[in-house]
Amino acid sequence: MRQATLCLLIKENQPEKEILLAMKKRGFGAGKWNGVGGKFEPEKGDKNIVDTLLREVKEEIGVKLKEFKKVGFLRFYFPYKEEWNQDVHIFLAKSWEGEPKESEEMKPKWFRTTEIPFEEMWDDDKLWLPKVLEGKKLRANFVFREGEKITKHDIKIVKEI
Ligand code: 8OG
Repeated sequence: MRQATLCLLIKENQPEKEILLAMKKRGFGAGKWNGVGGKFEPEKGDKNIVDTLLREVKEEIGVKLKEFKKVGFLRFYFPYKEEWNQDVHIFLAKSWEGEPKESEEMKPKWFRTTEIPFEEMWDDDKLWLPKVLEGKKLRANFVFREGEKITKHDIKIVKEI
C-alpha cells in the first residue's frame, strides 16, 4: 500500500485553538481544504515516514517543524480505483520555524477549530478530525464509492500509535 503523511499545525490560542488548513491547488484532492502532506518518496531521499512529513511540510508551506507527534493511521480504499488506495499517517504539530506561506501546490489559511470547513474537505475528515483535536489517537479504515463518498468505515481509539 502506498504510504503518505498528513500534518495539522495547531496554534493553542485562547479561548479557541486554530488549525492550519491549505487549499490544494493541483493533484489528488485538488479544490479541497486539507492538512499538509504527501507521498513517501525514496527518490527524494525519504528513509522513513518522518522524513516524508518534514520534507512535505517544507515544500508545501515553507516551514520547518520542531515539535510534532503522530496521532493517527488511516487506511483508505477506493474499490473502483485501486491505484488511489493508501495509508495516511496523521501528525499534529505545535511548533515550527517560519510562517506558513503559499506554494504552487497549496494556499494555507488558519481556521478556528469551531469553524472547520468540513463541506469542502474529504468526506472522512468530519469523522476523525474532531477526535484528533480532542487529543485522541486513532486507527481507522475508510471505503469510498465513486464521487469520493464513504460507504463503510471503522474508527478505533488507541493508546499508542
Ligand atoms: O502527494 P499527494 O498530493 O497525492 O498526497 C495526498 C495528500 O492527501 C496526503 O497528504 C494525504 C492526504 N489525504 C489522502 N486522503 C485523504 C483523506 O481522505 N482525508 C484527508 N484529510 N487527507 C487525505 O490521500
